[in-house]
Amino acid sequence: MDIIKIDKALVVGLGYRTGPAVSNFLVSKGIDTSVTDIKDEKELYPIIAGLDEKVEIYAGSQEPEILDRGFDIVVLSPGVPKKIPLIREALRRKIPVISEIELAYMFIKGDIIAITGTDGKTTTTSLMGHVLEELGFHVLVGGNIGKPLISIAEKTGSDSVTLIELSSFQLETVKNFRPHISAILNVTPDHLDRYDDMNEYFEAKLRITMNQRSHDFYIYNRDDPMLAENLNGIKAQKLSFSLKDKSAAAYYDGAVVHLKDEDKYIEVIDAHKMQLTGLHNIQNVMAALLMIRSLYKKKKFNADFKGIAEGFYRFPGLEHRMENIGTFKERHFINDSKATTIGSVKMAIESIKGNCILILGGKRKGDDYSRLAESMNGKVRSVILIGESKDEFMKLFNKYNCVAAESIDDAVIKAMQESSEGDVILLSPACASFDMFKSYEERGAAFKESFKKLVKGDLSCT
Ligand code: UMA
Repeated sequence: MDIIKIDKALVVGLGYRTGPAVSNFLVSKGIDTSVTDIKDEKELYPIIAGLDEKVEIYAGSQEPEILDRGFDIVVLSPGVPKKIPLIREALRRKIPVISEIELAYMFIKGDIIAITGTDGKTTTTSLMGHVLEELGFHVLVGGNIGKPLISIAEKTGSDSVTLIELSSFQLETVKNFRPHISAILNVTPDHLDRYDDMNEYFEAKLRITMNQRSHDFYIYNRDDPMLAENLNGIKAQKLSFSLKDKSAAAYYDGAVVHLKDEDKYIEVIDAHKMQLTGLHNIQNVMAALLMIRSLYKKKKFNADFKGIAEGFYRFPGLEHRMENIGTFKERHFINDSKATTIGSVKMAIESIKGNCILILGGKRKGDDYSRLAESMNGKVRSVILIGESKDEFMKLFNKYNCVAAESIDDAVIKAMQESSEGDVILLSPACASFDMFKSYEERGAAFKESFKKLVKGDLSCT
């Protein structure tokens, strides 16, 4: 499909980021562009203000009849499921429905590396961006990480490397998207409010590799049964990483990451020298290392593994991901607002030393949270519940000391009251933020703000 030949486009879902970026992009290409959102104009106001005035807006309802206006293409924002009546009708009328990723892909030049997985994708994408930039590559980063891909697509050139973090939502409607290097870090239950079952979720993730060819690379986690057992039909060269299997292309042993280079293994990364901690991060590091190795292979460059390792050691970690924000009255505050899945909360608890007060809850994502309630270990002293999941979690987590909080300030106060000296106060919610905040970033920022107020004496804990 040649986008330049499109006359009329409909963007479905304005959102905070994707809808405005796609709509303004299409207008800049001279395409008659409309956008529709189920929210009404009042609710969307600040976002609408950022739209090109040529964009037509259909807000407040999303009837399939909008399509009578004759669109040549529908571009879907990630937050909109493709099962809604409008999209079903578009498909029935044979109007192409594509994701923003597919649209952006038509304009990207140079090498493309795409990363998905239930947990760890933002850390891995950022880590790769950091290392590749230090190595002198022209790197652009976008996708689920917070920057719509369309906003960077035209900044790419033949020498650039575009790193794309992809969610299953974004992958659902890709058609020709073909990364030169792809990775699936892990697949555990997530977004089961959107998918009928795990298979449907997994199939969306697997689309990352469906157009790859034999000279492309596919990196996967050998310790993840779903990934290890589903390799048939993948045409790309398959490279695996493992925490235990020494025949994987990268494995971990004796606190060292070993990498298969031609026929022998070399020791590349010393875990003690990294600022990232936890075994889950070792998996992210191994995936990143294999992707970098594949990029060098593709470009036929010789790899300086010492230099590459130095880049890994200098990576400081991410904001809102196990971020140390300070200590107050011997309580250590950690902001892990990015943790929106059960898996990431388990990893957070595993990686802390000592006991913790866990701040949990928000907008549920359809997962079976009893799995978390059953598996949280003895480190969790009390659970402070926030957000719309509060009442349900109060019952689910009843073997712990649960306390309900009305706001993040209130959660911090209650966590202080429940804690003892030496404890960690951990915001690791296992849920999306949209019931109370615009994003996990806003939730993390609110937590950091509450901590500052606590230190200044503006929050009373008595
Ligand atoms: N809407 C409709 N009709 C519907 C359903 C929704 O019109 O039937 C509207 C909603 O009212 C909303 C819009 O569609 O206004 C959807 O917006 P969006 O959720 O796509 O929001 P954006 O601000 O564009 O953010 C999206 C990603 N959000 C989601 O996938 C939910 C961001 O990922 C991503 O960073 C951004 O695009 C840029 O690519 C966030 C996320 O939560 C981080 N991702 C999930 C995750 O990581 O678990 C997948």
